[in-house]
Amino acid sequence: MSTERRTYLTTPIYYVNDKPHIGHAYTSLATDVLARWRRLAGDEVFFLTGTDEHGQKVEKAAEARGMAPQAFTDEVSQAFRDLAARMNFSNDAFIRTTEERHKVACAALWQRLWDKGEIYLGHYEGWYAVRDEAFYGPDEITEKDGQKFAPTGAPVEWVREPSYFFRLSNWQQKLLDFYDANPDFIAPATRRNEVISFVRTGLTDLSISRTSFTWGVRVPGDESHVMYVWLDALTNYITALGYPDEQAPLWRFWPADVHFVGKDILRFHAIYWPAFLMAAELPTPRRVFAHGWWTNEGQKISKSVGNVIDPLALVDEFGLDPVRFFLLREVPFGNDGDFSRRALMGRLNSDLANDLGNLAQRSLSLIQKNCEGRLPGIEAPDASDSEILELAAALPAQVEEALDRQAFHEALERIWALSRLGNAWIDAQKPWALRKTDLPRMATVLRHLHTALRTLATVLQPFMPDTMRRMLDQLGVPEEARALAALSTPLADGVPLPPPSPLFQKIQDEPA
Ligand code: ME8
Repeated sequence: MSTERRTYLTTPIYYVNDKPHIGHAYTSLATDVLARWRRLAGDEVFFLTGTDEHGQKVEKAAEARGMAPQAFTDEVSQAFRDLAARMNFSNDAFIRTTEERHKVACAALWQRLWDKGEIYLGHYEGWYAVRDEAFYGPDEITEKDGQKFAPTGAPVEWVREPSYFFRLSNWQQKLLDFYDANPDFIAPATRRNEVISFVRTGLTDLSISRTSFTWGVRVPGDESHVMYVWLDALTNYITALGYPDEQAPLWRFWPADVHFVGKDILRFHAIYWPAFLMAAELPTPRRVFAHGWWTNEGQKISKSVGNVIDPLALVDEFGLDPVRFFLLREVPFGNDGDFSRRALMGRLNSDLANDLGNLAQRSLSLIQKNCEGRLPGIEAPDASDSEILELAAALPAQVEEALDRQAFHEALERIWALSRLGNAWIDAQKPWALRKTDLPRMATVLRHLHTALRTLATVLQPFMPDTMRRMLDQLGVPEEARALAALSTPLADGVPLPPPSPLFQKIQDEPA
């Protein structure tokens, strides 16, 4: 198991044009689980999230609410902070792009690119989608009922204005070399291939300033321009670490280990961002992981359809940890997935209540009843015990291996293999029958079940922090013995265990 690593993990900073939805909760949840895992493994972790508050999209949303942009962003940004608190995200910081320190960082990065001759003044003429805050080439545009659309389905408008450009075309080959030298930079692999083919088709210089509105960071030395919102937004990842002060205490976390993003914004993170950084001669992030998109009961999630999923409503209905578990268990991270209430209830009842919950309740009740509520010692070991003990001992490394690839669903599958084995083992060993025939063996079986449960609860802490705290309390594991490394030190025989109570509630099936 790794020790003393330094880990920097980020979520996208979310647009404050609207309130948070399930997609936002999902990206941040994945980041949170990896952050918590790395802390459990002894890493020094910095986990950043925040809000993206400039640009035309936010300006228009403020206008529609009849509010000044700053007041509007103050309000919506708070909703994202509240979401993080309510979802129990363990972010170390929350950045807003309207903060002064961020404007300073953007100006410094711009100046550095300017000084290196990477920026020039020109004229932009082409398609722009406000919804995506992105420029599109003529060959990417389709037309329907007289309206033109980007490949994402966002309506585009023709823009013609003076603009500064970043010499992205100069970076095409250097980017391809960079992907080649860093095969893990873009994950999953299918996404990596998409990005590489896109870059191979050729990169044109990127417009990085706008003059037709003012809600943005001013370009240094030319007040008539505001920076393109994506240059501004991407810079947040270094602002938060103190850039441009490379002596700042947090700067030691750069480069980022994983930027978690949705597949919709991979291009910005996997092409523009490393190009900006290489051009500025700053270290590039180690990985960008693009996860898939959720649909709702088979339908694309959209405000106009009215099927947006409110993560807080789900949490109110099903409980926080079950929702956290479901989102990462149901769909392989990286794939698109469909949200359905039936699937959610199925998982909660089978995986959580029947499987893990029952194993804990059965084992701990038997210890409570038959061992005077004290942790039994190993009195009668048997060669047949090795399977469950070996699986428990191997589990942390297996979970770590999966999480290092951001394969959250695989980590959970591994964990449930031990939970299922535990249930099969208790059925086969029948400690309730041994109570009458062989007390030393009963004690041994219960002790091994306790070892399996302690392992399960320890590795599950990042996924379901509150419930696993309760489970570790019930298992008599002291606070200071809950890290991964502590698993190699057995608890003392005879430790008192509090009376167990169910960890998960079963959910009644809804009428069809
Ligand atoms: O793009 N399923 O912000 P944003 C899963 N400000 N995830 C989804 C989703 C869905 N249906 N819908 C959205 C931005 N997401 C920029 C980012 S970063 C420097 C700037 C998630 O508010 C997904 O992570 O539009 C996506 O990348 C993010 O929300 C976009 O959030």
